Amino acid sequence: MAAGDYMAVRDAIKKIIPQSSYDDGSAGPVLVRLAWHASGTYDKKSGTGGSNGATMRYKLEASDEANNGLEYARKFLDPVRQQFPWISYADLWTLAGVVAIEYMGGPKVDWKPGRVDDVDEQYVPPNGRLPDATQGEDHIRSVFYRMGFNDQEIVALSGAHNLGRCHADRSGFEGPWVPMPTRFSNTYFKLLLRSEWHKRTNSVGVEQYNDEDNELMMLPTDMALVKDPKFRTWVEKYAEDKDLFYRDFAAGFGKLLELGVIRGPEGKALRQYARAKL
Ligand code: ZEM
Repeated sequence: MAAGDYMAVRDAIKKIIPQSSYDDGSAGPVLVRLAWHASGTYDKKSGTGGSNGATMRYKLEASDEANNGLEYARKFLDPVRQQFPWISYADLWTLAGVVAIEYMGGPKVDWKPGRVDDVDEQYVPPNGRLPDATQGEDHIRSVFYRMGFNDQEIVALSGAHNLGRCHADRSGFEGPWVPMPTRFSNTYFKLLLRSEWHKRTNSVGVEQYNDEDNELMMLPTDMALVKDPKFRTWVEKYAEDKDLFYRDFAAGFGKLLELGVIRGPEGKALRQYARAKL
């Protein structure tokens, strides 16, 4: 297979998404989470972290509690990487997120190759840069502003919780946000506004919010999006207007995957992963 044939890589990723003995029969959601966590370590001020370098290959980052369970996503992609050894892990992980979103009925997200893997361990971002689900709006803002996002982008990106579920043995939280967690939609926003959410201590002693039947759940950070008036305005817009949500999500996710990637004048990624040493 010719180096640079990203269409062939996309096809190979699509083939590993159905996983009959995993979660809801799909690797899609955990692939989206891998792309997000690989990118969400970015710090705008120092230029460190982000998707370039695929630094989660290093134990320091892989063992950040926030990344529990992402070994599944990385393993699902192993055969794809074996088939296309010329692609960088940093490109593969971000492209897999894009392909998974589209596969599950979400919007097309712009994606550009060029990320490199040859990064030294000293550039691995420190643990603790990803958001903590037990916290509220101030924490959410400080984490996402650090990456360079605004309130509208924060809410749009949070719409990824239409996908997948929480696992007691990974994060301590349990359950899916929506009834069809492998279908991209704006249901998450509708449920945030319409359902009654009850604070409950789950089977492993962690506080979360559940619906009447204990089937669906919300994290404390999800609830902050309806409590905070500025966030709430966007939750209301996205609950009402699916097309607007798809457009804004595609833009936000595309921006997320570019964090830490430094491109030259023609959009070509430079072989450089961080402006500053930690
Ligand atoms: Zn999530 N997320 N996330 N997220 N996330 C989980 C699962 C998934 C937060 C969070 O703590 C958690 C974004 C924002 C934020 C996905 C995508 C995106 C889980 C459950 C937690 C605890 C993990 C587990 O137990 O397996 C917090 C606090 C966030 C911001 C405040 C953004 C932004 C995302 C992408 C754009 C996805 C797809 C999942 C489901 C993973 C799976 O395995 O099913």
